[in-house]
Amino acid sequence: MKVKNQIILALDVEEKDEAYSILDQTTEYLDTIKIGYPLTLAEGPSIIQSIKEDYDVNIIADFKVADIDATNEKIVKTTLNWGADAIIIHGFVGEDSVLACKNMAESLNKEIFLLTEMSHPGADKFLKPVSLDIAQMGVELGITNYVAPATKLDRLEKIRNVVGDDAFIISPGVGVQGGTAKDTLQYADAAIIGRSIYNSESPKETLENVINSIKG
Ligand code: 3DU
Repeated sequence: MKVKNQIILALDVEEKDEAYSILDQTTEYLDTIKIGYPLTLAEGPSIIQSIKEDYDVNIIADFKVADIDATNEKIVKTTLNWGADAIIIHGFVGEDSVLACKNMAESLNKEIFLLTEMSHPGADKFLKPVSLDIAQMGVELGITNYVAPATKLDRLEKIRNVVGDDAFIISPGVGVQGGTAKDTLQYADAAIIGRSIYNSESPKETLENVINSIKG
């Protein structure tokens, strides 16, 4: 996956009108957005299809899929058939669950992102102790796309070392959660940014500032 300006907008608003207003202000600089439960549950999964029809963007569905293989397969199939280009899945559920997602996505010519470690403080207790193993499992399964935290650069670096330079890492936690795009992009291929863009007075200007901060 290629990401324009190395920024992915996390569009966690809960109304279509607001989502479209933010997209109108930002898609000059963006070609990849992440949609999760907030917008999809509020507006229904057809929001994925609508955005695909109305904007020239790739959509990563952040559904953090974490079930048994048979159920994961159905979730991935339905999400990708609504028009999402990729879907984020949890790694802690293990090889069979992850492989079911990978196989389904590949059969539809789409992609998965494997979530290794999360950006919030609470993730240190249960996820941090196993995140490098999750990344290693991903490598062994031939997964090339990963999610790793922008708020914990030491962890992001370690995960990069496990998955290798050819892997594609997207990284949430920039802005409100404390990470910076420039630091994150030392190790990640794209930074995921939500609230600090869509809650700002001018999403366009904020995004321009972030892009300039990466170059500067
Ligand atoms: O904190 P922000 O508003 O910039 O949004 C970050 C987005 O990334 C949000 O959609 C959240 O659900 C997602 N995310 C994390 O923040 C941390 C993770 O480890 C994984 C996903």
